[in-house]
Amino acid sequence: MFEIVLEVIGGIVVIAVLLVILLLVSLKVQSYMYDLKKVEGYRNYEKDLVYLHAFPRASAKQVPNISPFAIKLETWLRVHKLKYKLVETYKFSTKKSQIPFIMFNGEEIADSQMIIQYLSKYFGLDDTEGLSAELQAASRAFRILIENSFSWTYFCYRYVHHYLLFKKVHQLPRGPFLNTLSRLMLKMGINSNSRGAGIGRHTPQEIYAIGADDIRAISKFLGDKKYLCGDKITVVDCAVFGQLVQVSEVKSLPYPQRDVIESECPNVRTYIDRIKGEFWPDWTMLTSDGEFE
Ligand SMILES: N[C@@H](CCC(=O)N[C@@H](CS)C(=O)NCC(=O)O)C(=O)O
Repeated sequence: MFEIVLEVIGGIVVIAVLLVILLLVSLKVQSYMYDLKKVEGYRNYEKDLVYLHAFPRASAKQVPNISPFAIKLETWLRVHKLKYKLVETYKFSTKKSQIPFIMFNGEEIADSQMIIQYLSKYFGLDDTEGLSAELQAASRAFRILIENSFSWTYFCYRYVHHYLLFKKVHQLPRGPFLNTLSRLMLKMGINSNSRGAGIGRHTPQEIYAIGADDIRAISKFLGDKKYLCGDKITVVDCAVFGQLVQVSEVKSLPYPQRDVIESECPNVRTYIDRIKGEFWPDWTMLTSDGEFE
């Protein structure tokens, strides 16, 4: 009798595991295989209007987008007063399988930096104009620092080390089951990617120390300048802003990186507020339904 019960339980567990695997595979396949022709901005597009495909605003709390790369791109579009329309979606680009991407004059362009390069060329914009070679090089180095080092430190914090807290704060508007499932996939994905990048092999404390040092470097380089390269905002500021607000503005999560900004780097705090005030006058409105108790 006992053996039969065990067998039945075993069978149920196997079926449940198979179902979860099937669901995971179908979610992955679904995100790869969608028809680009049906994507907004492919057909009947408005000429020179940037269709910015990014996660829905509602999936983030206290920031206008959960993707730092989407905030970087949207800030840059606002800086240059380019006409854009936010297309809220969970679909990744067909070319790079990442988000954000844009549809522009019927063409799909992926990767925030490549999009900026493409649009800069198209509209004849050059925000490095007049900058010394040294500043241009530093600007690139800081962009790489914020996107390839700092970002991991809070991705690990929110997706791996404090996954349950993050899940509670940022609810995907998809229902509890898919929400839990996609968060789990995110946790496993970020865990494995961060280990691949190297940083995920460190202890949480070592990872946060790297994030703290990245912020201190930005603070030192910023000094009392208005923006990182001087009086004019450039792409590196958009990139830094998109990443920093993910920790500085999401007060519901006690990011250790925010403590460094608040306690040691007042110039970084002012810098974030300056960009928010100048280019995101609608910040409160866009994030007001994101208040979290
Ligand atoms: N280098 C890309 C990075 C974009 C990126 O990492 N996007 C994340 C969302 S914030 C993503 O799509 N992740 C899914 C994946 O990498 O599979 C950019 O600048 O746009």
